[in-house]
Amino acid sequence: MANQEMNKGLEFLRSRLEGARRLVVLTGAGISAESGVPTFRGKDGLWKQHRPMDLATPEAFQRDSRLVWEFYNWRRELLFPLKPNAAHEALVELEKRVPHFTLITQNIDGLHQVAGSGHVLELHGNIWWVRCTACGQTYEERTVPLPELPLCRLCDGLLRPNVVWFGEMLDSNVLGGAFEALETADVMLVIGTSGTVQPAASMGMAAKRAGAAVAEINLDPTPYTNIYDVGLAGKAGEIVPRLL
Ligand code: BJW
Ligand code: ZN
Repeated sequence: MANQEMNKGLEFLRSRLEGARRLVVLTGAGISAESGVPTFRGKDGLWKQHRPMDLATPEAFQRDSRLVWEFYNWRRELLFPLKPNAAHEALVELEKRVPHFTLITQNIDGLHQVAGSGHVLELHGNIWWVRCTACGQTYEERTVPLPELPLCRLCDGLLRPNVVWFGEMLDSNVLGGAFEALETADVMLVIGTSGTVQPAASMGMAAKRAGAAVAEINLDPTPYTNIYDVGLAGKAGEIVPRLL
C-alpha cells in the first residue's frame, strides 16, 4: 500500500476514533499470525493441509473422534508457548481510550485475554476449554497434550473441544452481545479476517448499515475491502499500534 494512501487512511480513522464513544473490534486469525498462530485460508493455512469437513464438523467428530482430537491436540501443543503480539496489546490500550469498547473475536487461541483485554466475545469458542458430550459441563483444561480420547472429570463421558464447528450454532448470548454492540457502534475495526465464515463475515456490514465508520486492517484484500470506509493493507502488528 502506498505510504500516502496509508497515511490518509490512518488520519481519517484516528479522527473518527477521537470522537468515538462506541468502538467495536472484530478480529480473525490474521491478528494472531505474528504470534505464530497459523491462519486457516492463507498460503500455509490450516485448511490448505486439512479438509475442514474431516476435522471441524460435528459429523467428523462422531465419525472419528480420535482423528479430530489428534488435530486439536496438535494445535494445543503449537499454541501453548505462544504470546500476544503488538496488535493484541494495542487493542488493550484502545479499550482504555473509549467509553464503550466491545471486542469480538473468531479466534479460539485466547491471546486477547492473555494480552489483558477485558471482556472478549468469543464467537467460535476457546481451544483451552472442553465440553462433555455426555453431561454438557464445560471447563477450562490446559493440560498439554491431553489423552487421545480425553474423558470428563465429572462423569467419564467423552470430551470435545469447546469450539464452534461448521454447521453448529454460535452461543446465542455471545452472538446477541455482538449484534447489540454493532447496532450502536460509531467506529468498527475489522482486523485479520478473510470474511468468508458466517455470521462473523456479515458483522462489518451490519455496523456500516447502522451508521458506523468501518475500517479493515488486513494483509490482503477481502470481499469487503472496497465496501468499507477505510482499508489499511499491511500487518496488524504494525498498523494497529499506529492508531494509538
Ligand atoms: C493478516 C495477517 C497479518 C494474515 N495481519 N492480516 C450463510 C451462507 C453460506 C453459509 C453459511 C451461512 N451461514 C452459515 C453458514 C455455514 C457456515 C459458513 O459460514 N460457511 C462458509 C464457509 C460458506 N457457518 C457456520 O456453520 C457457523 N454456524 C452457523 O452459522 O450456525 C447457523 C447455521 C448453520 C448451518 C447453516 C446455516 C446456519 C459456524 C462457523 C464456525 C467456524 N469455525 C471455524 C473453526 C473453529 C474451531 C477451530 O479453530 O478449529 O472458525 S472455521 C475457521 O474460520 C475458524 C475461524 O474463526 C473462521 C474464520 O477464519 P478467519 O479468522 O477469517 O481466518 P482466515 O484464515 O480465513 O483469514 C485470515 C486473514 O488474515 C486473511 O484475510 C489474511 O490476509 C489475514 N492476515 N496475516 C493482518 N499479520
Ligand atoms: Zn461429563
